[in-house]
Amino acid sequence: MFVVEGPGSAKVLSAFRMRILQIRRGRFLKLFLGVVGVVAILFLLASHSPHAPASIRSAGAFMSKAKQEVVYVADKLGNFEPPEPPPRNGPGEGGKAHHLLPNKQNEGSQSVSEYGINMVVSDEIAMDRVIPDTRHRECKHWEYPEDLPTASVIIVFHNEGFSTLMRTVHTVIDRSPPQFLKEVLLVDDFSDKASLKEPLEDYIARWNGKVRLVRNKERSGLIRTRTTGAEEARGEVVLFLDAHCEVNKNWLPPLLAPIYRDKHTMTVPVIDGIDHDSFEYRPVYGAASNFRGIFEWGMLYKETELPPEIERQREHKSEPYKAPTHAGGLFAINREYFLSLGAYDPGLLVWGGENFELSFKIWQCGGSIEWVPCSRVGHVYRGFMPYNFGKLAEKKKGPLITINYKRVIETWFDDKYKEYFYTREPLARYLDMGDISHQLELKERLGCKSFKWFMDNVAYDMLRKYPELPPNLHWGELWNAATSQCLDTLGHAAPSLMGVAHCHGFGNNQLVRLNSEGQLGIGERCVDADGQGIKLIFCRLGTVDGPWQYDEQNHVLLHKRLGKCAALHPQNNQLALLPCDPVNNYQKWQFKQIVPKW
Ligand SMILES: [Mn+2]
Repeated sequence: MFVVEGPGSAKVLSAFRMRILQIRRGRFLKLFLGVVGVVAILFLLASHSPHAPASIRSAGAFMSKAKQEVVYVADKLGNFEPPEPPPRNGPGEGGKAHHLLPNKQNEGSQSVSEYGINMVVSDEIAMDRVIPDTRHRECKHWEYPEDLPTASVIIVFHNEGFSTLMRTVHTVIDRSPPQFLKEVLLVDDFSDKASLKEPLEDYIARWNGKVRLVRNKERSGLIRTRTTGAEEARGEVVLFLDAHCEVNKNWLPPLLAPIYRDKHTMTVPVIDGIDHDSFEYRPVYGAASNFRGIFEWGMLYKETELPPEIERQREHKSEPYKAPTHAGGLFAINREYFLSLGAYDPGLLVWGGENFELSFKIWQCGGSIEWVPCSRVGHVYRGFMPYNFGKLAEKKKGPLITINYKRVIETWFDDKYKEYFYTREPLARYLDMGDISHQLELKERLGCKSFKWFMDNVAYDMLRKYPELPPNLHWGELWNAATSQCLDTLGHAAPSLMGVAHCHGFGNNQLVRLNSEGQLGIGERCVDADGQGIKLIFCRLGTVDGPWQYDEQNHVLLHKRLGKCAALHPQNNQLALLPCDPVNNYQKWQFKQIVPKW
């Protein structure tokens, strides 16, 4: 018979038993079938409600066709495992770096400044080049259900290079079981390059409608265009890829299987790196190491090793595992579920923070995110973003990404956690994030859990690297009384010596925070000092304290560990630690809060 779980179902069963006692045996079968029918209908209704607890949803799943399991088969290859490709010779084959002949190198560098990618190199490499299989060796031995849902692979692009875009499409078509690939949906966010007009339409005609192209009538930005793609898609699952990817061997079934099991699960492939200049294909992660997505309090995306307590519970290194968040570009999700969550917040602009918005929404409102080590996708990491936001940014004041972050944290964080964001990004308080009432309504309507629940149950390991932040005692420019200059990172990346520069009032490299534990921070970095001078360093992970103490009376900044004070050297204008001298103006520093002129 069947097993039902959860308190609601138990009640139904006991009512059912009580009635059996009162009826004659002959009518048992009729009544039984009737009750089973009613229960089935109730379960089916409940399973379609986004408010249904997971126990009812899984019981509902039972009522439809029995689901096949994902099974590890040690002694043979998995059911969708393709044969080994014959070795090939040619530019970039085997994922090797490809270098241009001297007479083409100029053109190559020009394309790098236009696209952020060496398109001349890309053009010389075959669309279906063989790339190394970077998966864990177990991955060849998984059997997946034969009735997985179909996917629309959605690729949003704006002025993408032709051959990188088409190589993405080719690899998807070549390396996906056709019965699960409903279509590849290209969504053009108002590109103006000629190669992406008719030549693109002509090229994709070879796939007889399996590759569709839709175009925005005006620039909408990546985030909104992805939502457009999901609305337009015809597959049961929407699977988003960047426009410069090469999917790896047997990448699709492992992404679909967790969604097949539970349509409230979003899945994320593991990303391999493709060099933007040589197209060398190389794993970012070792085949046996598992990472998951987290964030720090300034909402910068980070990754951390899978916590040992989770790793221990897993039978296989190659199994999917739960993760708090994801990098953003590449993921799969049931289309109706995605749309029922309101897709992305339409108030998010262009790019940035949408990965967090979707992750918090999924987790807090009853779904989950799984990273899938057996699904590998190569991605070209560009050195810079080769286009501007055009009109999209015109009406907005202040940094767009931080505006997005503010919308996300104001919607999904509890008050206590919002404070950590503003401690880390003090200027964000001044930003106009627009109206979030629809987002808050959605959160209410879906009955979503608190951010504390998310932190306690999902992202608990994040605090091991990024603990809760003590309040700032001061923040702003750190102004020197002798020269009226401000402490400045001088645009150098950590670790590096710091200096002073004209106080510009914009924050950025001059926005300094001193917290109640003595940590002096700039952005996500920290300030320390030694015999060489005052330095921008990587903050020690897992700590929020530091060596500094500010004297409110004398305005000197004491380095407690070394017993000296931060000073500007009168002769060379360099920063140094010197014996404290509270009357010396070169050692006097004042924090001046910034009011941004956005
Ligand atoms: Mn990308």
